[in-house]
Amino acid sequence: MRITHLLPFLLTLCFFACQKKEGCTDGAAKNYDAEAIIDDGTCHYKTRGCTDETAANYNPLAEEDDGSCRKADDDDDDDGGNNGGGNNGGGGVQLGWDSSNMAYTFQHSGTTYKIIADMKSFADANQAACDSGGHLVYINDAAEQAAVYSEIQASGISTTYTTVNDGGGIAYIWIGANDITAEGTWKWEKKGTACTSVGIEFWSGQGAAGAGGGSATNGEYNNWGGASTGTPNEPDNFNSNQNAGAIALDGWPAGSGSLGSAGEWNDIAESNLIYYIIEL
Ligand SMILES: [Ca+2]
Ligand SMILES: [Ca+2]
Ligand SMILES: [Ca+2]
Repeated sequence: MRITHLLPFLLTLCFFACQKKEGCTDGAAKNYDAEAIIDDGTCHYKTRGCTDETAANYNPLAEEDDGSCRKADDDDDDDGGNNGGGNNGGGGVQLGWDSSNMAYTFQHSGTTYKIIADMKSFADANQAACDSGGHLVYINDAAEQAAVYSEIQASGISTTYTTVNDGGGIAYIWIGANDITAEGTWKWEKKGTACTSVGIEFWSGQGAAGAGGGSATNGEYNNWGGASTGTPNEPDNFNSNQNAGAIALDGWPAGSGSLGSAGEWNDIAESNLIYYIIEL
């Protein structure tokens, strides 16, 4: 058979194969594309939670009610009015969301924390944390890491609330880790009146995705991307411009998760505008 006889067949084949548009193919997603044939992993979904402002577990970030609302009166303790969110914690601290300042409060081991749903650079988040009398969270051990990550999930913050391009295209929340004062020397922020107080060094060098050779220092805990596999890939100082640490809300890079898993940490550029966690 001569090639010219095959041309109509090849053109017909290309008509279908070459028209395949990529996009979100899930009809339940925010960004569903009816013309997309190949799913490109970009589907976004509505944040679900309790949308009743008078409920004990009101979530100001929720766009769709999930039927989980509980009356404030259903709580065992008397929380005596709390801007529509949360139960009492130790010392009368109001737990859960406070929509007046977009803060989600939780406690772990007697310490109070706030996840702030306000997009800030690392420097601005650091300043805001200090102004509130605390510091960006210093994660001392696996128990604190587990508490922080489970509360992020409990808060109902969407895992796609933003996209950090230099962090593999997923969402993150600032923690107090940074190597701003010296490349590769990772330290925690600490509480201090000057708002520039730098705490203990916990890590030196880079992970396997960068120059490698990095290791924990001072016996401190770390949970860099890839830590769960035994070989941290982060921090890698990608673009020679990543000096602040953040906790990931999904595996990265988006779609593969080959560098890190949800809950692990990545070094990203300080200029990224993301939520942050204060330890009081
Ligand atoms: Ca801590
Ligand atoms: Ca760095
Ligand atoms: Ca990185």
